[in-house]
Amino acid sequence: MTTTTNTIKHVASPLARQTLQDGELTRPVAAVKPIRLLPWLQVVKIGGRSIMDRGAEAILPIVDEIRRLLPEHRLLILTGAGIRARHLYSVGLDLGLPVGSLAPLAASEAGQNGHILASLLAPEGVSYVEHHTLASQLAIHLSAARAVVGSAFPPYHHHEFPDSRIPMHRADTGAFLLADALGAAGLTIVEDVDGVYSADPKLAHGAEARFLPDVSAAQLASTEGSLPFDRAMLEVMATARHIERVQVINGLVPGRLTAALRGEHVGTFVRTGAYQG
Ligand code: GWN
Ligand code: ATP
Repeated sequence: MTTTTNTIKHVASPLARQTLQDGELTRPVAAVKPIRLLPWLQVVKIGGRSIMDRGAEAILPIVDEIRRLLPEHRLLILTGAGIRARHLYSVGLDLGLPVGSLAPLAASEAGQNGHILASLLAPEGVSYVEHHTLASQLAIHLSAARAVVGSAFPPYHHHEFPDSRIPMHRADTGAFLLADALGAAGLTIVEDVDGVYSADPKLAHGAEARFLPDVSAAQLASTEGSLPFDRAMLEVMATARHIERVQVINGLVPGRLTAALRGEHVGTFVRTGAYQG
């Protein structure tokens, strides 16, 4: 597609002469569905507050379960930030730090939880890999090991949206963005509740909370109550390219993660915009 006129080299490109702002003009080129980079990959997000903060009592059984899953699956295990990030938000907000300063500080707590989990899985050849490695060398690491661990936080830093004082793109959003961008086979979100309810089941009126076994991201987006994951994840789910559903499961119940990775319905399915029906 290269033509040479005199000494000037013209590189023909369908987008060279038009604005990228006009969807009508870019659609013929940009509407193509992206390829799946790692279609065999299962992504598992381990809750910071719900699992890691509970210490040995919750972590060791999950580590055991992951160990037994390795021959069956190739895993990207991503950890959330937990209680230390919440303390950090309160100190940082008290001091007036901007959201772009709080985002990487909270993210580093997600990384710390990842380092803890990776240390426990090290005998199985599992290591913590840095954000940079997740971005550019994940495939080679997963050729050398059945699983790797990383931070679930997206590396927004000072690019974090200033819509709220607490970073809106946290561990669940980061895990979803990565799983969808990689074209992974699935994403399982591991919490300390059986799935998504109509209200927080741990609060005073929790007994009235209805379990939602199967719900769409759009339905949840239309409600205002609390959720067991970042609300921003619903927004990125709306425009998902590959991941059709995420399963939210209770990691405190032995066997749930194993069943979920085998495709069994053991928690809440949250359908994304990519769901074909
Ligand atoms: O430090 O635990 O990666 O994988 O958002 O940036 O704040 O960094 O600012 O590759 O780049 O603390 O040092 O830390 O968690 O994020 O990492 O050990 O530049 O491997 O150096 O995008 O790990 O860390 O916190 O993930 O989430 O050196 Mo950490 Mo996190 Mo490590 Mo990472 Mo941030 Mo890097 Mo990064 Mo920073
Ligand atoms: P992180 O990884 O960001 O540290 P986490 O995912 O481990 O956090 P939380 O952010 O605390 O944990 O989310 C899980 C909690 O959300 C549950 O323990 C539950 O009490 C609460 N929750 C709030 N609303 C709901 C809801 N609608 N359905 C189920 N759980 C809910």
